[in-house]
Amino acid sequence: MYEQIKLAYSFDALEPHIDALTMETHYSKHHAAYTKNFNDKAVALGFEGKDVIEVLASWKKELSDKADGAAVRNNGGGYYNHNLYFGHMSPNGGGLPTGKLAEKINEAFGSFDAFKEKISAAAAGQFGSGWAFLSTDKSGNLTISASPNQDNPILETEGAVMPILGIDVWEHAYYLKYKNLRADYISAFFNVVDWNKVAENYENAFK
Ligand code: MN3
Repeated sequence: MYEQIKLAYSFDALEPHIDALTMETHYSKHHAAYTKNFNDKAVALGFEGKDVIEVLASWKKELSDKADGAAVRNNGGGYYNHNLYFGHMSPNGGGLPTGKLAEKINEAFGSFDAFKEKISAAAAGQFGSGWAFLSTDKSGNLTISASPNQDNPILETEGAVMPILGIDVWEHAYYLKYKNLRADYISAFFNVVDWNKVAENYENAFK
């Protein structure tokens, strides 16, 4: 049984950056639906119990030609991506990464500001619904990318690259408060990023 991550904060805790109604709708409706649909497909196709990362990494080889393949991709991606997203937001977030993650960000992008600019541009530039990700490979090298729909680097690289930070740029993530101003939402999002959690994701990406 695939379960939604338990939120470590209340729906209104990320105000004013992310509003309570958006959080409640996003978690209780959108993410809940991806999770339910992914569980249903897992039962139908007989892969329940398999780690979602393995499902996504092997999707191209094992599921892309199945009748329910697209549903697994969309709902499995939606299930995983939202667990990542809700897991690295916090009312005590914002600020700067520290330690090894900070070093690797500086090494890969020149500075934190340059990193922020690059991932914000990837998120703003994703046409239609999708995500921007900060990801790592097995050697710890960081990359920024964007994916349409509920795709992610695990699916795209068959597990060679793991996301450690995701910015949801579907309109359901920001439209109630920010309307058409996606860039304002992206800017506000950085005030609630829990960099300790992102650092943990970095350390655990291939464990
Ligand atoms: Mn979403």
